[in-house]
Amino acid sequence: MLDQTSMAPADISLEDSNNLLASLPDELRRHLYYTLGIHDKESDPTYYYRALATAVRDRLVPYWRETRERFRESDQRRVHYFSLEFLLGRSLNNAVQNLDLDEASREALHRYGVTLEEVAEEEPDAGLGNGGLGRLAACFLDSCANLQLPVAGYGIRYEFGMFHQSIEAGRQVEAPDHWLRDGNFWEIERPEHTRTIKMYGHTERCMDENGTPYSRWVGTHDLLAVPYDMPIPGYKNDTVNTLRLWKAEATDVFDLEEFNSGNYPDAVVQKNNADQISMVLYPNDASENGKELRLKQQYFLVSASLQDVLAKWVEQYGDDFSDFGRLNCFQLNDTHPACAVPELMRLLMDEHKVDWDTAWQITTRCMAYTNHTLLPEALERWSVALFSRLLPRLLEIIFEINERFLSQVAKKHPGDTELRRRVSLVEEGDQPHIRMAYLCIVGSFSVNGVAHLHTELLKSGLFSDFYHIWPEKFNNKTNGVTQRRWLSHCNPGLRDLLNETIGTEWDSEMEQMKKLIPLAEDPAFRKRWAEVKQENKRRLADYVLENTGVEFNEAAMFDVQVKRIHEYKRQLLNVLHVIHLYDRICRGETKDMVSRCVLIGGKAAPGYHVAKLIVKLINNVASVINADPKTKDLLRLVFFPNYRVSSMEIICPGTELSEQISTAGKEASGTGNMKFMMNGAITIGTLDGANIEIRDQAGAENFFLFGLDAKGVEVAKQKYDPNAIIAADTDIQRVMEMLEGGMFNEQEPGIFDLLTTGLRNPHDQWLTIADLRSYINAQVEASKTYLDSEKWNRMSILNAANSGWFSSDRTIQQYADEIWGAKPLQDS
Ligand code: B1N
Repeated sequence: MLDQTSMAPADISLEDSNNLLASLPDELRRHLYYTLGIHDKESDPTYYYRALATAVRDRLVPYWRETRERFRESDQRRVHYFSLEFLLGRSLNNAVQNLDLDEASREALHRYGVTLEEVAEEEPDAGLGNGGLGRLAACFLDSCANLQLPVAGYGIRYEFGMFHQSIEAGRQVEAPDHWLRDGNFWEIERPEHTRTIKMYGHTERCMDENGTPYSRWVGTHDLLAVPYDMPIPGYKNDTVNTLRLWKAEATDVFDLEEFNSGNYPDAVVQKNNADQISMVLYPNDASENGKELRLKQQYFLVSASLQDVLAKWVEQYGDDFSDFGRLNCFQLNDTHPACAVPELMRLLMDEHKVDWDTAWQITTRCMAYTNHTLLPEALERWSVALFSRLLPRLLEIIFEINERFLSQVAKKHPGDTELRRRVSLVEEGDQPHIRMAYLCIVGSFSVNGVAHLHTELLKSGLFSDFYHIWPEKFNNKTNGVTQRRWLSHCNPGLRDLLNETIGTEWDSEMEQMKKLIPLAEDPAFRKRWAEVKQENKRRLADYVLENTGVEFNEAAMFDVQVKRIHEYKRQLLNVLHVIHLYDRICRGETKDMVSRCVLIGGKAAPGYHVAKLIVKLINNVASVINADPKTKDLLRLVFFPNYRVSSMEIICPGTELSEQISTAGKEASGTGNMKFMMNGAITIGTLDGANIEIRDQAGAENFFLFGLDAKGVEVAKQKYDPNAIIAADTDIQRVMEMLEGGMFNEQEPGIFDLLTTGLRNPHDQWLTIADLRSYINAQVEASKTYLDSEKWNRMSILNAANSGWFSSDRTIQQYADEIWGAKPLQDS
């Protein structure tokens, strides 16, 4: 029996909670002693990390609960951001910054003779994403919490995140990333919200009591989805949003038949199969994989998340779904969660007895789709055969959506069978496939691209038929990044300078950066600006030395390209330029040459042979150049291993020249380009993705432009003759001779033939040779400018000053206003 004085734990008010928690130093001591059992005077910094993380998380908990209550009580639209990837990186510094605990943390750690920086280093990156798409999701969650928007992230709690990359004999070697090995001090498991997920089995047609036919999905293999919640703290605003990550587990039900017949191992196999679903992140960036396990992951995420949202709805509103579409919105991060469309239909119809028309009205009122790529190899298609085996009920629903859609099209365009074939959700052929992007477009009220050019290309190319059918669905939302991680946290020198000169509001109102514009004309300010950069270069040089053994000359220009390794991103173009510089050094043509330290980093998908060969080439060229005494103080090249979120936090503040050199029309947006810009790097780039907007914002005179534009690329492809270009340009010819003559692979003849024949191939899609001369010229321009340091610093300041547009706060405000119709929920 409970007596009068007993309290549910949830009865702790914000005020009580502040009284329950001791000061941060005392809480740190308590967690060291009681939670971790550390009684020694000196212990490993990892224990300080764990104790501090736990103490900081405790401080988030009451606000977290309060935010949840506020959401529950409000009748505002709630947004659910569905993504197979959330590339969070580290959480400690972010939480310390957002809760304003910097000073208190430092003081608490001081007693033990450790610094916050040392302790923060102990945290493994949460690498639950490949690159831009996953990191965008993480920046978006940060901005949603900053803007106090009722947005929850939904993803998968992968046991293994993005693989660890090391370099052996110049080649990429992958190792598993067991980021959870020492525990995750941020998450809270919520077993009471476990959901059951169905797979396989078959459907049966049945009749209800009114004689209406309906389908039943039976004979399924079930598994469990167990949620783990990660707090997403807002910036000094008492808001803590949630990222709910699902872990797959077997139902406790053993296969009794197997079990009873004495086949215990087979009964346990089922358990192992279930665990696999959340075991590992697929490491393919911008390319489709097509594996059954990947489709299982996708369905697992959306089914668990939709059931979660529906269960909360029913708890609050019962079985009345008339307002569900008005009060809920699902943002689909690319087509990876596309099953959300048929799954919401299934849950509404099969589990909640809603009729087709109502369910469709609800679904199309709350689904919104973001496209992140035009690359044909990344467009997801799942074979009908696989779908019918794994998700038979969903396939039935998809077929019906398609039938209804195609008859609507036929009504509007009678006789146009070609149009119907083109827009069908089913691609016919020997092996019919479901086109997941089309499913998203038909099932959503909003379709957006991620930069102006990208959205225009979607409308005029890939999705033009759909644009003609529903022009009102299409809109652009240019990507952004959070200045709180990508400036304030990662560049404390610049943060302090900004706070001193333009005030402190830029951290949540990035347009305030414009106040820097007049300061670009002030020589004294330029000097301070340059000093901050110099300090960041020193820090980066130390980091490079530690990780590669190569010494960077701190007086040289730091020229950086970090991103996934992909042919369209053209790391090869960068290498060709470096070889050209080396050739100039070898020929003694060094007059007016600017010293450069070139850093390239990024992971290649393990199955992407050409990308891995590019990694090997970069490493081989680096070995030759760095070992040649002629290059001393003039040129260095390094391949930075295991590039990840936490390395970008050191790389981007120390970068002077940002390489954004993709073939025009291929990079949907890019987001690294924005981080560099905020930190005062100047971009050398093509007119691709968000580079165009970066140049518009910074001013054309503050950007090094080169290369064909998207239209030019299409024209050039018609009659491309790289061999003629090479033959006509002696610089390029010499570069090719050095490469083809085996200068960088003396001991391994022929290994780079695939790359050199690719460059010379008239069908080379990436047009590397077409842009090389223009690129070399733009690099000459960059070097000349660098020699005039006053001019360079002025350009650098103007880049940072005009980077406000690229804050994810701006992007999210636009999603909230123009797609979601979501309003902030202020604390009472
Ligand atoms: O999404 C980023 C953009 O800034 C980049 O330009 C774009 O390349 C990137 C399949 C992808 N597009 N598609 C993917 C990732 C994982 C996967 O399994 C595709 N990533 C992008 C943010 O908008």
